[in-house]
Amino acid sequence: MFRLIAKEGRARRGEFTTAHGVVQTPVFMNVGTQAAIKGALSSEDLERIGCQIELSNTYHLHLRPGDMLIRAQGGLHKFMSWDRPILTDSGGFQIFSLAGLRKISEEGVTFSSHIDGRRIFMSPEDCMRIQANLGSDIAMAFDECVEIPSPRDYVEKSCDRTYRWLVRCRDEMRRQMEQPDAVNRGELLFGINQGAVFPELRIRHMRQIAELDLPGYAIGGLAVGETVGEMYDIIETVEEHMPADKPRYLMGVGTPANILEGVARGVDFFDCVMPARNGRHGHLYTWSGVINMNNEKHAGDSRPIDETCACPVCQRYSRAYLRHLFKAEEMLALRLAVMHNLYFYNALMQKIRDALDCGEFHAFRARHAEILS
Ligand code: PRF
Ligand code: ZN
Repeated sequence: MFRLIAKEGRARRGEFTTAHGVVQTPVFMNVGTQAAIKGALSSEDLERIGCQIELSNTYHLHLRPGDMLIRAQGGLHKFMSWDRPILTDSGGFQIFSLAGLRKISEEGVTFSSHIDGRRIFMSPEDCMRIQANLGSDIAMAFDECVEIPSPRDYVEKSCDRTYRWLVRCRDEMRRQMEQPDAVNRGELLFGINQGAVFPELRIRHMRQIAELDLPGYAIGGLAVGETVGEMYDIIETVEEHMPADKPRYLMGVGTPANILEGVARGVDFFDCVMPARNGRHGHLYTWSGVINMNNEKHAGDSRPIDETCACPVCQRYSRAYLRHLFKAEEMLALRLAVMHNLYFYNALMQKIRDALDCGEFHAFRARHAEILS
């Protein structure tokens, strides 16, 4: 399923095969939490800007419109008319960040819906059944993303429980994949490493989950309040214990600089809401640094956002026009800004892959570290 094509230091160039096609790695996954990219981008827009794989969320889609409805529509790919790969996050993070009043037990988590306050229970088995109903290509394990800082003894107990949940996820996913009417019989389960910023807990948990021989592994519980230095240190610590022949996914990270540093430390998959969120606020990425469309200086600027960018927005529209759209609070401002930013992220990954293909990743990283931070 995962084929390593090239290595440069710890950085890896690979290819991951799913039921909906091959993903070239390192890759950035475009985030469509509720089966839509914020900023009004459609599935055809995503194809146009070079998105290889979209990420969606178990928690959100279970609450609305409901995974049974999506199953009845033929699964998430048909529902949103997207036939490239989809990864669904388990909700293990959203339940801890969005839902109110949660109660964790060995059995699972009870929480309040952020939509209507309704009490909902989700077990690892429920989470796998929901993701099987969605028919995603990659399903994420049900985990607890512990806050940083958290007491060491709490993190240790939580890691042990997340491990027992993972075994239950694996068993339920097997059962789901044996169903003749499964929406996607090729759904693959990724395990998630936790352990906050405690190196020994991270290593112990990573070793345990690696033994389950899953199709891929994620590093979770980072970018939740630790320093960037701590985050890089944890990635380095965990990476040594991750199976070399499986893809690695760093959840919810990050800035272009974080991605370069993640790739340099052996990470293959990334996702982040930042390019879409920044775009909606008028913060646009360029190959010479971030520009802010709210800044007066762009008002009469007839140049595109980035003269070297091949995106549909830069091919056609000026900074002056975009700034006007932001000032006038036109919806089109958000759409064009998000389109450019997501194109930029996908283009960044393409440049990283090209650099790895010719053994020039470290030179590329050195050249861009400053501008992209
Ligand atoms: N767990 C899950 N999803 C996540 C995270 C996690 O720890 C993070 C942490 N940055 C983002 N998304 N299931
Ligand atoms: Zn552009």
